[in-house]
Amino acid sequence: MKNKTIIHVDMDAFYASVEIRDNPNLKGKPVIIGALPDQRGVVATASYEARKYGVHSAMNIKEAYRLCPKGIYLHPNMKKYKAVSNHMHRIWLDYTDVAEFLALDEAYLDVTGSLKLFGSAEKIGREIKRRIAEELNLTCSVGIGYSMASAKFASEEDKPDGFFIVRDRKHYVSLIYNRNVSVIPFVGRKTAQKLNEAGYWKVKDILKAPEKIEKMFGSVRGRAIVEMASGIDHREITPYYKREEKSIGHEETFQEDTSDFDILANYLILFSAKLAEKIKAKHLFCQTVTVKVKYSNMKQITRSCSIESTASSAAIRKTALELLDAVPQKPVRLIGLTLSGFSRTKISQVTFGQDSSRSEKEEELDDTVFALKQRFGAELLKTGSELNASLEINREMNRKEHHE
Ligand code: TTP
Ligand code: MG
Repeated sequence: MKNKTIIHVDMDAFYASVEIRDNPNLKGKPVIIGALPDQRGVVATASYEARKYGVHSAMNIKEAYRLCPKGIYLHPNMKKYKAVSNHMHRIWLDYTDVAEFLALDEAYLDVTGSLKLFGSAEKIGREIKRRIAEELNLTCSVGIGYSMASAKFASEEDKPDGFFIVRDRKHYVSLIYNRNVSVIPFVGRKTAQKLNEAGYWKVKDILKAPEKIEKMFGSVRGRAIVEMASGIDHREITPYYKREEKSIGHEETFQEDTSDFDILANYLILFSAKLAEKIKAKHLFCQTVTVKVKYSNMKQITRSCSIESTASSAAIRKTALELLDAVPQKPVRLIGLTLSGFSRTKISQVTFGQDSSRSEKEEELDDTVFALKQRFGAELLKTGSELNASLEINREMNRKEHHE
């Protein structure tokens, strides 16, 4: 096994902690996020105070209320948690690119290649905790290990606000030796039940009879369980940028077909802004822009163009509009824009256009999109006439401003 150093970070009672942070009256109280007690729903998470009553994730809200009637019940605010999660991602990415993000509040960081730069995994772990406390006013638990399994075990070991290091494989096995078999990754509820029924309750029971386990679960799965119980974990972290979708797009079908290519251009302007925002949130840059047009006779064409990697809405918009210029002008029923060819860093090339200096017209377009968003929120406009009307309003507003 190659020597690796992995950090697993997991936020403490994530949704609940964000709500408590933003409303100090909730501090020290049992807070349950999911639904209100008289509504249908399940518990997403509960503060550690609420957990004392036995409330936990995935529990029916009625059951939670029975256990903890004094609890404060709140709906989740996913938009807010996503924004906080994005900030966490940015912090984590300062220490390695080999980062795998799970759910909103969890990450595996392979810091093997970062140790020289930062000194040690312990320093990185402490720094991450400090920054999450200072920049976000939240706590997390950090686990350090030589594998994904040992790092995850370590982050759970000292929760909440934890910090725990598994030194090596020997240390890990000594820690899990007397634990229930369910501590092993790959051993879910059903597998644990099957193991228990056959008399294997603890990790040490598995280690004492590896052949029997392989027989019970077959050579591939059985061996994987035995290896995990022995602290052998070959899994590699899949960096976030390799797990990303291959493309991100948006399209609209019109209620009525349109031959007005100015309207289509306006849609592409809005799509460019929307998609640029999306890829920025994922810390990605795109290299390919594709415009799709479906005509009223259902015939569809796509036009693609490769560009210097970018996350700028101006660059995406410029390419999209050039592509639109090149398609035959006939009545259209659908317009779409797709970004692909993602990378995690901006691959800069020396260019000899004025690509990097934004033209006045581009600035003006940015203002238009901004004004549209101010007026309509991030929502896209459903019809061409609505869009045109809003562009007109915007022009009018600009004119007034100039006169004032
Ligand atoms: P977890 O990290 O599993 O839980 P947690 O952060 O609330 O608590 P801790 O890690 O301290 O034990 O999940 C992260 C968030 O994901 C959690 O705050 C809410 C959400 N979630 C659900 O919506 N449903 C679920 O069943 C689980 C487990 C989590
Ligand atoms: Mg968590």
